[in-house]
Amino acid sequence: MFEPFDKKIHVTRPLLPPLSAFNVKLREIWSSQWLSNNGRQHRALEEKIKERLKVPNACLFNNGTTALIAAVQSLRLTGEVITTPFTFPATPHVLMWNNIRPVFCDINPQTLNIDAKNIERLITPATTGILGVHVFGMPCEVSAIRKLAERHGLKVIYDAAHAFDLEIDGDGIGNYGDISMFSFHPTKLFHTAEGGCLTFREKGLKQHMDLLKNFGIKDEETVLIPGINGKMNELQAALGLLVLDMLDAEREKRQKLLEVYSRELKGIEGVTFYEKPANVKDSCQYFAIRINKDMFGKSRDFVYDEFKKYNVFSRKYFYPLCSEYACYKHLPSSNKENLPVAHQVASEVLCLPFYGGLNVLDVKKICAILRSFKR
Ligand code: T4K
Repeated sequence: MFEPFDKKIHVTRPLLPPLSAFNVKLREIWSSQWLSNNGRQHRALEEKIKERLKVPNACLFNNGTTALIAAVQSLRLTGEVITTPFTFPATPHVLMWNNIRPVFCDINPQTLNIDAKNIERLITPATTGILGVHVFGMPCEVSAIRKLAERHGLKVIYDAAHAFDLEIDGDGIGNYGDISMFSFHPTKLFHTAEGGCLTFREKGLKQHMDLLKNFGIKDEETVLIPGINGKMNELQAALGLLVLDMLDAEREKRQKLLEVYSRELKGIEGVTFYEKPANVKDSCQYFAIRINKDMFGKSRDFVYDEFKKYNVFSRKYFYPLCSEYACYKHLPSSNKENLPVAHQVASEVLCLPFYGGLNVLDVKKICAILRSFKR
């Protein structure tokens, strides 16, 4: 049998620059005495994020959730918005914070994202938009969703919290839909401790977003709109600038671990995982598997619990589904019969440890432990 790991193996660990490098940044900030409100670090990071994500416009925020609330506000969505139940609570919550009713749509069993072919039947006269999520960095069916939205005059927002660096045919994922939101939480490939950003093609939106995240203040005597405080501060932005420089090396390590996971897990009956299509650049953010109880012989929950005995802390993202939360269970679209794929997937998915701080032997051992559960 296997010895447990001698320390906790988490699902992820944040990328941290050397403390000495952050100290240099802190000295810069201290001498400027400028800590927030569109400072130098903030402006520099915003430019670099635009380049990295290959988008024409970006607006930094203090976290992904505030950014998404502002995105929904800025498009003046009302009534109902169609979204996925297989996501983090922030996704439907931002709709509620805008007085919008989430309408849950079943997901595609391959991508685990909102299933484009199920959206149309949920559209009512009250529908104003679609809020898709590129879950685990797997892109939504962006062309089908765009066509559908155009046909029905709907806005499209993408929650790209998991999709930093994701590209389709070399095009940044943040170019799809009307607005996309990226999370810069420490559990993400790129992070600013807490943070997020919105990206969009329409240039005119930038000024509006900058107002929205700063109380709607235009100048000392003019407040134009009821904005919020969504500003990223200078410490967050400085950390982001350093993390950005480390990304390519981190991605290389994760790519290698991804290959090991793929190699080691292939052929285990009842264990499947998602392989990105050839035209997609991976976001390298999560490594999710599905465990089919009948074929594997043990349930996902068994594996999750047993892993802990070996100090492996996998995560059941996203169980339970948002449609099962007390605050959403009463919605007609939350009816289990309407969401068969989402329910099946939520009972089978497990996110395995995946970050550059792991080595090949760690990943091989995690796979071997998983294999041993089958007996
Ligand atoms: N939309 C989607 C689809 C999202 O997944 C998220 C966030 C959002 C919107 C909202 O974006 P933000 O407003 O957060 O920017 C974590 C994150 O808190 C959350 O940001 C993320 N999704 C979600 C998928 O994961 P938890 O409850 O799993 O976090 P926690 O504290 O259990 O951390 C998970 C593991 O990460 C820990 O076991 C160890 C490691 N960790 C975590 C933190 C915070 C560290 O090593 N260091 C750390 O500082 O939600």
